[in-house]
This record gives sequence, C-alpha cells and structure tokens, in this order.
Amino acid sequence: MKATWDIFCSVVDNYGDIGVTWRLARQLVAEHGLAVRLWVDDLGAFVRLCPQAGAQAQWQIQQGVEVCWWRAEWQEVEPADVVIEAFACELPASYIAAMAQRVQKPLWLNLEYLSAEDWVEGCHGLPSLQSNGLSKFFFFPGFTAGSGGLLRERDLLAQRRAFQADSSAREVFLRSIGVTPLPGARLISLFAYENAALASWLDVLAADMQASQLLVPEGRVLADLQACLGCTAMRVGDVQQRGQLHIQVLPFIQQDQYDRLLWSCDFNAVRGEDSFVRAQWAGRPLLWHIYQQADNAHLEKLEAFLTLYKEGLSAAAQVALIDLWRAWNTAETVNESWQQLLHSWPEQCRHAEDWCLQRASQTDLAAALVLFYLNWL
Ligand code: TRH
Repeated sequence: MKATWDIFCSVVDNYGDIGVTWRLARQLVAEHGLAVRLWVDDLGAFVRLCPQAGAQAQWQIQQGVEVCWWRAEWQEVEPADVVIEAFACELPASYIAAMAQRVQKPLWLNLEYLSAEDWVEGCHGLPSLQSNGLSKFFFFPGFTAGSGGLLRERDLLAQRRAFQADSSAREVFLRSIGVTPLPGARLISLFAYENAALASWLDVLAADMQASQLLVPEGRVLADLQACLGCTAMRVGDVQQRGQLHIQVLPFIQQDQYDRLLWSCDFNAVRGEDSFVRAQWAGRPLLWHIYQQADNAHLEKLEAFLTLYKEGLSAAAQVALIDLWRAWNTAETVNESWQQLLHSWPEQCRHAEDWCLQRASQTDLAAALVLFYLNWL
C-alpha cells in the first residue's frame, strides 16, 4: 500500500509557505507515487498559485494532491504515515493526540525555513521528544550535502536547458503572457518586497547604453515602482518607458509559468524562499531580496548565502555581487554596484550555471524526505 503523507501549511503571509508546500506535495505525488493531503488554512493564497482550484472547497484534488481546507474547527481524520508541519505551524491538538494513538506511529517532521547558515547541518534531522512520547524531527532544507537539500523536480534542469536552447519557445512563452521582447534589450524580472533601493536601480538602468526590459509581476513592489515613476495605479499590461528602461507589469502567473519567466530573463530579482531557489535553477545571475526578520537576523542569512555563492568568482566579481546584494537589502543605492556587476557579466553568467549544476548534484528535498522516512521505518 502507498504510504500516506499529510502536509500542514499555515499561510503566514505572502506566497512562500503555500508555494513551498504545494510544490513539495505535487512532487511527492508525481515522482514518488505517494498519497498526499495538503492542509491549507488560506485557500485564497492557494488559488493564486493554482487558479483552477476552488477557494471554498473543503476537499479537492489538484494535480493528484488532495487539497484540504484546514479550518479553525478541526474535523477528526486518521493521521497519515508521515506528517509534515511546514515552518513550525501548530498542528491541531486532537490530530496530535490521534497521531500518538496510532498503532504504527507516524513520522513527524517539522520542515524548516531555508538557510545557508553553518549550524543548519548540525541540526538537520535531529529529533525532539514531545510530551506525548512521539519524536518530532527537524528537517532543514539547505545548499550543502549535510542539509535536506532544495526542491527540484527530476526533469527540471533538462526542461530548462531545452527551453533556453530554443529561442522560439521563449518567444512563444513571452507572448503568451503579453510580453513582446525588445530586440537587443536585456530582459529582467523583478519580484521583491517594498524596497527603497529600487529608485537607484531604475535610474542606472534608464541611463545605461543597453536597453533593459523590466518585467514586474503584480505584487508588493508595485507601490514603490509607481512612486519612482511618478504614476498612479499601474495595472497588468501597463508599460512605462524611462530612458533606456522599459517597464511592464505582468499578471501573477502559475508556478510553472513563473519558472519559464525566470528561464527567459537574463537577470532575475527574486525574494523570500521559493522564487529565490527557482532563480538558482534558472542558471542566470540573480539578486535576492531576503525576507526581513526582527533584529536584522535576515542579514546574517544573507551573508551566509553569499559566503557559499561567491566561491569560484574572481575577487572583482565577488565584490560586485556582494555590494549589490547588500545594498539591495539595506535600502542603499545600487548604481555603482550594478555597474560593477555589468563589468563582470560573462563571469556572473558562467558562475550562475556552475552554481546551479553543483546544487543539482545533491539529492533534492522531496527525495531526501522519502529517504529519511525509509531509513526511519
Ligand atoms: O511570497 P514570498 O515573499 O514568500 C515567503 C513568505 O513571506 C514567508 O512567510 C517567508 O517566510 C518566506 O517568503 C521566506 O516569496 P517566495 O518564497 O519566493 O514565494 C513566492 C511564490 O510565488 C513562489 O512559489 C513562486 C510563486 N510565484 C508564482 O507562482 N507566480 C508569480 O507570478 C510569482 C511572482 C511568484
């Protein structure tokens, strides 16, 4: 019999919580043949990622995953063989009690946030004994062999390479989302939180010799964009030009389409967790807007990632990259660091592909979870 898996997702904010769990659930079904229930407390966020889904459905099957509405009033269900609480969300008390009552106890995992910090390897896979006698294991995604790895579908890189090798596929895709690529222009995607550094980036792009086409999916950065451009209420499809910079607002598209957008662009500004990882699989230079935390804890995470990512770049290319990423995340101007980055452009491109290939040589997160379960049995 197929092992059953329950994944619990509480949407704290934005799309990362549901983005990661939806991607994981689909992969466990598609590549490992598992029976997966995804419990989501905010179906509205889920519908943004999966528009064909029902926003009020208590129960629905989407791409082989049973998607269940996790309501405040919990209806008893038989716990699964493997229970994942994503990002330390709190499981319903009676569900935990039912887990403890099962003859064959379930494997209970807390899927943690992604971090490149050193301590992750030491904590990955550790159990924590709970008051009901069950152990809960901490599962840390990460960039190194001693971590739980990154979400990556089996054929992702082959698909990406085929797409990038086929200019007509790119053209067709871009047109399908309303974008007409400008000949000779650098294509950039921008997915970010509110960011005071944006104005300086727009300035330097507008004044550049080479034209840039900036594609901005609907979201939190739009207000800053409008303020910088001095216009009100930019809507999907709107295009603005400023010097050499052409800006277009895109709709929020499905995850698979968003991958294609990242693969189509020469440079991707991404944020949070899942889009950050997907930009790495795109094999193109990127800029990360990290999710802000209290006491600037996020800046340590940023540095930890840079320490890993900069390996293999020349000294000048490292400085350019680090300056740009730090400035973008501390609301400083990016004019100079962007220009420095352009000076090392071919190297940054090669490095992005090398980094992607190195990460892809590690076990992906879904496979690592399945292996963890098999070893635990
Ligand atoms: O949306 P995010 O900022 O999400 C998160 C959450 O804020 C979370 O609480 C926080 O802890 C975490 O970041 C670090 O960024 P993220 O993680 O990149 O998630 C966005 C998802 O939306 C990702 O799965 C990609 C998807 N997406 C689309 O499917 N279509 C789109 O057009 C865009 C722009 C994104």
